[in-house]
Amino acid sequence: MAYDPKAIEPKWQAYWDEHSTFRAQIDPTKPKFYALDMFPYPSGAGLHVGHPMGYTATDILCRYKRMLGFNVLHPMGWDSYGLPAERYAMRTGVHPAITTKRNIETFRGQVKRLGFSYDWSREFATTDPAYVRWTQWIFLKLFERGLAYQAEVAVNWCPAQNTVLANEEVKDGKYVETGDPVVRRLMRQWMLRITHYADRLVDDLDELDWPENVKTMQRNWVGRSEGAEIHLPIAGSRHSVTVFTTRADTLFGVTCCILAPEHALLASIVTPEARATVDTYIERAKTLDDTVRGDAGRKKSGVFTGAYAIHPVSGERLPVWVADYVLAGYGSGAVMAVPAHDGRDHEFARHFGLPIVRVVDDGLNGDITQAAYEGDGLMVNSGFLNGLTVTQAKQAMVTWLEQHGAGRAKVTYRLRDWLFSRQRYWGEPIPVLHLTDGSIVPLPEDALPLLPPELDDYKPAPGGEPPLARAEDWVRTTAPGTDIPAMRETNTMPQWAGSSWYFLRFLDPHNDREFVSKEAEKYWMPVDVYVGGPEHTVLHLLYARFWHKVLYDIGVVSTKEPFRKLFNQGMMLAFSYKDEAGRYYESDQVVERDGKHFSGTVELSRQVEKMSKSRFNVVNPDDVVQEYGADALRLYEMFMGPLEVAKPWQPSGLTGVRRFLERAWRMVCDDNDMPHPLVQDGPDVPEVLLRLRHKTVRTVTEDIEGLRFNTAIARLMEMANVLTHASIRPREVVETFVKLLAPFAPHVAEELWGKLGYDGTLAYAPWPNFDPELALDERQEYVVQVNGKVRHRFHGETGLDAKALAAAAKAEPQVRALLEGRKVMKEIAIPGRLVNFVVGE
Ligand code: ANZ
Repeated sequence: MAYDPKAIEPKWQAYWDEHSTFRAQIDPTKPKFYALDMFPYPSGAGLHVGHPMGYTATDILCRYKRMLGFNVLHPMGWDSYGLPAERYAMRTGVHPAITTKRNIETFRGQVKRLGFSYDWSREFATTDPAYVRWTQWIFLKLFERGLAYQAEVAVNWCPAQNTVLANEEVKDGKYVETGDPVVRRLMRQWMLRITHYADRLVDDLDELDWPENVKTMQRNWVGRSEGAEIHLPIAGSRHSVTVFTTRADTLFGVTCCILAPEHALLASIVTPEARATVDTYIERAKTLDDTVRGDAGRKKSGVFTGAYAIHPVSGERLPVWVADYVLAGYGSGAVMAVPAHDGRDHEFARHFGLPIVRVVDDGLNGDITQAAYEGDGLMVNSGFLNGLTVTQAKQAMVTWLEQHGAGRAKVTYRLRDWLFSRQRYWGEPIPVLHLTDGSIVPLPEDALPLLPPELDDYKPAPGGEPPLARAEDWVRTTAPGTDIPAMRETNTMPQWAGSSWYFLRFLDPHNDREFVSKEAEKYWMPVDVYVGGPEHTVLHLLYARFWHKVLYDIGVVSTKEPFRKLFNQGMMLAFSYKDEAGRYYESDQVVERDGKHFSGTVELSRQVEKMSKSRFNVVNPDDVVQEYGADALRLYEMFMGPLEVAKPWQPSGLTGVRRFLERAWRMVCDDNDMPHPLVQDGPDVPEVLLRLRHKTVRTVTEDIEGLRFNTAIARLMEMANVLTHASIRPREVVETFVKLLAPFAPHVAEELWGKLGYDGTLAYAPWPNFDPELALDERQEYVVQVNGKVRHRFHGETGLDAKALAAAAKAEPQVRALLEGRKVMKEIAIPGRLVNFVVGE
């Protein structure tokens, strides 16, 4: 008899289920804690060991918070619409509704075997009709407010997937999910006006406790750019071209004006002599996408249009060119080229022999024909701007332009409206009707949900005609309450729709009158901590924030932002083995000899890569649970290293944590699984054990709060070691250990709690307190100097860093007296030794 996870884990999982241990209910007398996992899409491959990394982290937080007295909401569900589910269905030839249901069953079983403290009564899938209804309801709200509209736009068309994609889904001309090439094509599409929210999507980031890199990526995606627009009349015509610039200060350095090949003005200003070359150039530009055109390293090309623009201040004639590095979709699609101070313009001017005029002094007399100077300095060659700084000159120039009707301050954004329709089967149908006169009527709310029709052939069509168009009986209908013929919209929503608001539905998942009750929303929102993979730094988080802000404006949610704290777990990597030809091998056929790896006689190279089926390195959590137990898996994933870094899966680590759990078991139980005789009641806890107890409580508590689970586990291991070797195991100390262990390895902790004589679950047992005095590490003597002279000595905790050491010194009454009335100019703290205060009189 010994520690046996196979027996105790199912037992406790059943107990929690039967007793609804983790059911969350609104309780205004308690502080709430809402912890959210990024819910998975139930792919056919099943869960892999990367998923539980984030889930375990939130579960530790939730279990800890419950023991602290928080009312915890921890839900789980399934993101089941979208391309991945559909692609899987297409591969297997089974209808997506069936495969999705099956995959959800698999996922749920796998997740449940890991013992997470979810409130399963709140589970739903985004494909559930009751959920679809409200996703479509949100669309109607967007439509009502003019935030959803149809437009003929140049879209990202993916020929391999036969669908359009959002800008966010395309990188370097490829669909990020599959790597299939993406081309530009004009199509009539549904768009969401996310651009209306551009400023708020940037500004409201300031109040969030999110990783700085994620905030930066969101800011860059929105790409707010503050500058000016300037109008330049075209010589000899009634037209003028408007350019957008962030450097109005450099207007005197403009030596030409450049339009994007798509610019509408070209048709009216190109001279007859230049027409043929310009047209050829435009045709060629059409084959290139923006990422290629915008690439700074690409050789500049362009042609002269024959037209001239008039400089708004000097009246000089500036040649107008067309060049593909100027993008149609940004600013006004036209630039004033300042070769002296913009790298791309510099290259362009050098290539075509255009003048380069310095207007900002670099203070070094650098050769401006060699390289652009993009830095600060004083204005030169700039008329009324001469002598001003760049910042002053920007302001002065904008004022001049505004006074002369030649331009104004202007903010532009990189963000584009969200392309919201897909030519796919497996998504929420867009709930509107088209009448024969071309008008669009939204479905009434009571006609929702509108589910995709039954279709046998749900494959996308090459022409871009949505598969739903094939369900003719479904498409042909009448306008609500009339017999006016109408056609249903056949585009569907993108896979991002369902995940843009699921965290709100978890609050009140069975409500059939409102998408969430006011009471539930007020009580639970915002999400206190949101944990998920680093791949969601832009798309999902931006879309969810956008929808949330719309819902806020409508008055149905009370917080401006949905996710107060965000944490990205690192990716789970794994070793993979390749031969010279790049073929992958199954890792259990690989043997190691002299530090080299072989399969039979074939020598293989080993690398750390992303887990994927094609690399034969995916680990299924079920296998790990089977061999080591769920508690061991949870502990191992948290012990691998800091949560936020990417780490390779190494089975050897599992043996270590499993041994730790066995040791914990034997600490509490004897060989007959009875309470161990060394576990004794009694008031006299030896000083070392007492200090160890308080110290461990303190550090584990602090580490959980800081999501430093690996160091918390290391402390628990230390505690178990000391206790195991102690001559007695004071009961209170052992119980404390079991409580501290509970968030990490809940099954074994529950079982040991029972062995210690308690009935029922320890899920709500109070988290242990610590006495700060007893929790201090060993102390040491520190010296305090004032202006280099030793003035005081005190005992403080060892290992204080410079900041903490200086603070500890200042907290000493004697030191306070020494510094009284004197100005501290500098504090020099040398960890482990001293603090020196440099003071004036
Ligand atoms: C003149 C100038 C002088 C510029 C100078 C820069 C430096 P961000 O900051 O990214 O917003 N620009 C404007 N519209 C463009 C377009 N459609 N395609 C390509 N480039 C465009 O960039 C703003 C700057 O990018 C603008 O300021 C403009 O060049 C260029 F010393 O105007 B600048």
